[in-house]
Amino acid sequence: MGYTFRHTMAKATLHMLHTCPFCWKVRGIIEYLKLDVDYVSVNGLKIKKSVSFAGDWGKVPVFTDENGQHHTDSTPIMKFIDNNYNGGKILSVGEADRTAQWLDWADTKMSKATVPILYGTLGSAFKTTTRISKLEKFGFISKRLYAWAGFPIMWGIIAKKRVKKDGRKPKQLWHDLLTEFTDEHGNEEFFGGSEPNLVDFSVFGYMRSISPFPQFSLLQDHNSGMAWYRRMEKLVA
Ligand SMILES: N[C@@H](CCC(=O)N[C@@H](CS)C(=O)NCC(=O)O)C(=O)O
Repeated sequence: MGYTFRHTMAKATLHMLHTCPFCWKVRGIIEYLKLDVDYVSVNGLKIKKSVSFAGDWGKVPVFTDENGQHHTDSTPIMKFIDNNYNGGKILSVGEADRTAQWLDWADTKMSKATVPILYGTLGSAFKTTTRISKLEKFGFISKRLYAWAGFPIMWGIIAKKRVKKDGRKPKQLWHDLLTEFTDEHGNEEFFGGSEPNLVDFSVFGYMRSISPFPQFSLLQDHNSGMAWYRRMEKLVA
């Protein structure tokens, strides 16, 4: 008879979807800091149930640290990770007020731009849901249901309204946001200056979430935006 004593300190996990922009914000910072985190893909049609362990937040990403503590909402998770594993160094780059203002800018403006570019026309909505049905974890039936029933819903109900409300073509909206963002860098390489800060990781996450889709090509002719994106990519590689 014997007992095996197991060290119970668990590995940190991130519950996420491959195509969720908020999850990409967190993933960028995890990769940059080279943290050892297990990624857990959830079923996109059962998000609430999959993350019910974290209370009634019901959304991804959910970060669980090695003490079993759950953290929700992407911007607070990014801050927690930086504070807890990196001495708050990324957040301390640059002026606090400017950072807070632009984190907010990303979470309102950038987050609103992803739906129009992915679902703004019936054709692009179809490409998006088909791609998502391949990338994400689904059940046998729900995969097909999502790919075929998801796109008219996303296009007809959600995206059309947003595109109309904004008035700009989805591509133009993205280009305007990238111009506004990179203009703010002045002559520096990043929003944070010579190194990225939390705002860089946030915007990078939103932009990167488009990268698995063919619509990413619409962003690729924005020169300063792409140059910055490639610099960020190098840092997380
Ligand atoms: N403000 C949240 C938004 C998270 C969010 O909306 N995630 C989506 C996936 S992209 C989700 O889980 N939606 C499920 C739901 O709202 O029921 C964040 O930044 O983390």
